[in-house]
Amino acid sequence: MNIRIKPEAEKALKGGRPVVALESTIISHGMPYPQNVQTAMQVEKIVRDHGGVPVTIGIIDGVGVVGMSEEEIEEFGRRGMSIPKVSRRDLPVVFAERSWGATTVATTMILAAKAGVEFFVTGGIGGVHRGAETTFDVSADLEELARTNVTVICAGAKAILDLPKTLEVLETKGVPVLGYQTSELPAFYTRTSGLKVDCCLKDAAHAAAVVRAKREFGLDGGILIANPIPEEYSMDPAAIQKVIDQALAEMDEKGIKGKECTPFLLAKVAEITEGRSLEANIRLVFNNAAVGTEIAKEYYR
Ligand code: PSU
Ligand code: MN
Repeated sequence: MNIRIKPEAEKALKGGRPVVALESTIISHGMPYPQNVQTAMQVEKIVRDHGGVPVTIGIIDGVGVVGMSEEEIEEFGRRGMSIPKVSRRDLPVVFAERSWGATTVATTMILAAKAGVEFFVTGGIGGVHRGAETTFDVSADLEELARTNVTVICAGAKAILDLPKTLEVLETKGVPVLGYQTSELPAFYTRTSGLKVDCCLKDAAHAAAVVRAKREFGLDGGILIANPIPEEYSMDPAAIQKVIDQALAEMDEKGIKGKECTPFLLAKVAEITEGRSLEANIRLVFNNAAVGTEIAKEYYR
């Protein structure tokens, strides 16, 4: 198989110890250099500090790498958007051409599952884009959550997306959407969205029990755990909404479509907020890494 698992992770998996997957599109397309690399390294450290083994996943020379080295993460960060963003449909071409690819939530889930990694921490997932009723732009992340057995810990989804429609699709596809100590879906930069999740998880043990119940019953598919950004780093809802509206308007003006949408919007929001959104983004990923590793630890206890 076109997969390389770092030996430390392979050992941990055999010993039933928690391994936590991390994605590479957030590095190459989600944040600017050098904050992207600093964040990726710090997230790995947080996973370790909580007793897990981190595996940052990406595709290098046509090989799905589950656990990139520090040098490889650095290269993903430096090359940034010049590395193609790879979704499920792109995998065969990238493997055949032996090229590099940044893995999205969808492809990180695929490679994690192949390697036997059951937990995956990120910032935000893709979802149903606003205007999807005409563009049909629905992230492949949702389809992947429907079919692949990985639990994804995120901070909800950004309001660049249509959040009610995103929840509807997740419901149709049978994906449990759980709030970590909240009964509302967090909206990435903010802790609330006004939308209810399926269950409010009390703690990591509660989360692990739900994951175990799904697996023991043999229900295939992912689980989404939404962990709100810490209060002290959350942004003003009205202000961020204005920024998002401006970014969306610019995207339309420029005629940006398809897989370019999400990276464009992330960069635009960071630019308009003069980096404040980037700081929030970094902090929420740190928080997810801590919570996600605790959940994985409970699961393997
Ligand atoms: N949302 C974020 N940050 C990100 C992404 C989404 O807040 O970095 C990235 C993830 O890799 C996600 C991808 O899987 O964008 C979704 O892209 P698309 O909307 O084209 O499916
Ligand atoms: Mn899309």
